[in-house]
Amino acid sequence: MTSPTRTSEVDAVVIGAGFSGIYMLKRLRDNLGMTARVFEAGNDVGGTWYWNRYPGARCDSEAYMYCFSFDKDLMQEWNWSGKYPEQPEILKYLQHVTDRFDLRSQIEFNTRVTAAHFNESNNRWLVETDQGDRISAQFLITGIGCISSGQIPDIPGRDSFVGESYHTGSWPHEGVNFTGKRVGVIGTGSSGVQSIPVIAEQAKHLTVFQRTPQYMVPARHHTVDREYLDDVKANYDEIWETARHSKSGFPYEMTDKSALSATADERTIAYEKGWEEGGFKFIAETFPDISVDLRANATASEFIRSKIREVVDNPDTAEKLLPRDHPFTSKRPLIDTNYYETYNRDNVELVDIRNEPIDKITSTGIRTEDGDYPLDIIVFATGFDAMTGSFFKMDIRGRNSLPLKEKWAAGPKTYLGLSTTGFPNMFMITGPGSPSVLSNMPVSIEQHVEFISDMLESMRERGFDVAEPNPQAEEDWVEHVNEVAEKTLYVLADSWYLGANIPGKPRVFMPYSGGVGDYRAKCEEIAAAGYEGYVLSTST
Ligand code: N01
Repeated sequence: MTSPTRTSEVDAVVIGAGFSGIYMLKRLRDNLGMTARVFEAGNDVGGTWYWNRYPGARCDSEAYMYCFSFDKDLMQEWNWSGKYPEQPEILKYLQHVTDRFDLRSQIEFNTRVTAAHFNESNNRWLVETDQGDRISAQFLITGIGCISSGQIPDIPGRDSFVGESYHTGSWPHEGVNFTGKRVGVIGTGSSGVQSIPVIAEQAKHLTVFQRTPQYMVPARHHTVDREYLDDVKANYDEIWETARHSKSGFPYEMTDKSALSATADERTIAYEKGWEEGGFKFIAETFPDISVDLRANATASEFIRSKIREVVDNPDTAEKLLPRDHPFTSKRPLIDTNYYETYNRDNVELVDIRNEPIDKITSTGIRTEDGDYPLDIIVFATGFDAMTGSFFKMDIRGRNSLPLKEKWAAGPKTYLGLSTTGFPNMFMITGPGSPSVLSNMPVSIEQHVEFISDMLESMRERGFDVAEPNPQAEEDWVEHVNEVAEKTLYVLADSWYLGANIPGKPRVFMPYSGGVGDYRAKCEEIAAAGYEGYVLSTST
């Protein structure tokens, strides 16, 4: 541990000032009257939306649902400009919320938590930062996001490249000028497919290095008018209530139609309608069994392949773009704007690195088995060490000084994705084992923040000051998370949900796939039973 320069005592330390940290701070202060400090590595609030500033960055959740619902006035006064929220607009929204509720003064910016150790003699956490803070806190609450620890693959020669290189997840604030440049993008996940069409419009030449072709549905992004916003706002209570009890945190009208009971014509009509509407509704409002039944899924997967063939002019390029090695929705579904159309541009080239693997990065570009691609800029859209990576960057130790990294060596183990045995009074907002990344995040974040603050209030009322899940409850939850996942299509793809993108990471399905509504009901039952599954105790 580093030498201390700033020392203090608070009721709670919160790590991260994104959606999670901001709302947690508000609840701790306003509902519980607690003292709290938030530590944030960036120089402003925003979390994911502070760091991910790559061209085209936008959320795939509709704007009117990608926000907080805890304050009705806030919901009524904020106006989104489009169907989907752009990164600068989300950042502006989070800055607005922070200032509106006067939260800024309790956030330490440019400060990264480096360590948090649980002291069994006083049941408090000792938290240290890279700025020399040394804070004693009763509660440690992580709001560190699920997809925050960027991953640049260890390609030989990476450091020899003399041009510019960037990871989408830590984009320069001043932006990158692609004009007249030869650009290479590695990776075709959400970040890659959003940035590729925008970069292609600016760059002299763009080479996309694709490992796995993906399924994409058009976003059909557009600006929204007063009438649209008024309609949403008039129905906000109902919209949120539906979302809170839904499968994925969206207020979509789920049908119970099966792709397998429909005729081929009925399926085409439904898929065409979903394709025209765009976004995740293509999954929710066509045939819900496409995300659970492989035969139903095959009909949607083939429909999307037919659209790729239709849009992409060059049949060889179209062939390379066809996803075949995993079912639609088994990886995080992607929503695009002009992605496939981009391959019809003269200045864009697609390299299938499964057939033509990257050998190395040279000083002047990328060398594959088949030749050299000279580049001025390389963009790594290569993803994240998701769900656990950000935890492991900190030295978190629980009882008996056990490092969290050691406890989770074979995969994360939690109770409800909120707590982990051996780490008393530590709470994780959207931790592994909760719906988190399989849902519209703000809905899951609000539910977790409210669960945690209600639990702290209940503990205080009953005279308890230490909470820790009992080992059996945790074992049962982990087993349940695995059991539910095994029945889904998610386990059929090599995805970051399973840690498959990180060499050496244990292959464990990390989020909870049982659905937002059922998960909420389970949490409510647990709370009503006095926080069943937790051992609550008193220090003295
Ligand atoms: O990362 P990814 P992302 N050599 O892991 C490839 C959220 N998000 O930043 O598929 C070559 O999805 C990798 O290939 P493969 C969202 O939840 C949301 O795009 O592993 N290629 C893949 O193509 C999303 O899922 C939004 O074979 C390599 C790509 O890099 C999550 O963040 C926007 C490689 C990584 O894709 C992560 O998205 C952005 C290697 N060694 C992000 N290693 C919105 O809401 C990896 N790849 C819109």
